[in-house]
Amino acid sequence: MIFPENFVWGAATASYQIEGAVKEDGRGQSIWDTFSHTAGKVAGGDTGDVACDHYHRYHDDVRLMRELELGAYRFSISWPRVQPDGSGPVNPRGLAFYDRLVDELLAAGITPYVTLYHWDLPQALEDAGGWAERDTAYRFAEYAEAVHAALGDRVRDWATLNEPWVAAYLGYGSGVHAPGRRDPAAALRAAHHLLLGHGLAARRLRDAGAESLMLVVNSAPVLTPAQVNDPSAVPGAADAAAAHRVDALLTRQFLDPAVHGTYPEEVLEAAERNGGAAHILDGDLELINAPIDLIGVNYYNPCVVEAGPGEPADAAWPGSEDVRFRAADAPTTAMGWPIVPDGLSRLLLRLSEDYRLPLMVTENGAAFDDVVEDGHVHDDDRVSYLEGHLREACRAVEAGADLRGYLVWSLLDNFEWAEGYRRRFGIVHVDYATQARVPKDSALWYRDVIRRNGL
Ligand code: PNW
Repeated sequence: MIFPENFVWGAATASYQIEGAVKEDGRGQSIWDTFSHTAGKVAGGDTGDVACDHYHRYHDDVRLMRELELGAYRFSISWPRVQPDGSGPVNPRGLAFYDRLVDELLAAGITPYVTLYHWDLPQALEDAGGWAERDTAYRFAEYAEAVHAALGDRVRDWATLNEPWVAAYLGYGSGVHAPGRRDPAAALRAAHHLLLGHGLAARRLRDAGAESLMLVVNSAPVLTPAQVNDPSAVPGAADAAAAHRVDALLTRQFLDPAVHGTYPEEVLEAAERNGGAAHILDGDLELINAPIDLIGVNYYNPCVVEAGPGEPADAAWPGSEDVRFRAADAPTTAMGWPIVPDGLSRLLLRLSEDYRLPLMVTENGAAFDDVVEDGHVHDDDRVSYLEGHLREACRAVEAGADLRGYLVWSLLDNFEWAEGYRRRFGIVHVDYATQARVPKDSALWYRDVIRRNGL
């Protein structure tokens, strides 16, 4: 199974999950600092204070990437390093870190993919209402422009937001992520303002000469239980309707406005049931519908639902009344997430058909309970997860999807949000006591995949 010529191979990380150095060089506080330092929010009381200490070890980490022969590295910028309070003049010492990182990557022959927002909102902006307030979208566009002004001479590939569904619904709906609010109306407003921020930032970046722009979404096929193991299974009408509605909330809510300039009806109805749609102003959809070059797709597992008459909406899914969320009948990772590799091919083909844009898998990977033995990590389970998903990515390409690249999540074991350090997604093991990095078997396997440009 060989991928197209010039297929991009790489790995991804995010600022708060790896950098540490939270008080250095004038960095301000983010909502994840506040959240992780609030008792009971993160497993084990873990915080990102030190994380992988990547802020100090980036030089060695880039060397490691080169040894693994990565062609691309997707990382995110910490907004509070650049603007400690989320607005106003930039902090040159914070930006200088990314300047050094980009130079190291380019010197190593690795293409930088910059994500502007991977969830670490400056706390000062949250204190003013966060993403539930419209003003945050304008602040984001200014910040995006400032980062582009500093790095745009060397970085050509830009992503505005990472997974606005997670930022809005886990942050403001279920409260499992920072800022930990539980308010369905705020979650819906946050989703809209994130999209508005995306559109405003994409326009500013384009005007400033950015070559390639993408929006990164977490997406998945929404399946009924029978469809998980049998793609040709035909669900009953009520189950199909439940799946269709959840698909509107997960995928169409974000990609329809960004790519087509429209909202699915289900989202407007959900807003009507949760505080109204007055936050969606005339002209917003035109602003959100800024041209993008690529859709970034983060895929981990399908979403499985069936009709559940009388069920209240799930806190993470405002608008999901009368739906029952189900566990898939499939083996799981250490996160408890089902392993369904062909969900990826189904997803890529569907997105290609509905949105007609080039795609990139910007995250895919798995947490397992790795053990270090004599300096090695024999993570056969991760190798087989990645192999299964790459096979499906290749099948999607053969069936016509315009897939440009694949980035594994993640380069390093890191701070897995509400799960803390106990969940390890890296292809490189991190011993947090010593900060020693050990490439797992999956990293060496992945290097061979990159060399062969396929399986
Ligand atoms: C993504 N969910 O997060 C993120 O982009 C990464 O930062 C993260 O480490 C990775 O996936 C693994 O979790 C998600 O509960 C977190 O649906 C939670 C969910 C989805 C994605």
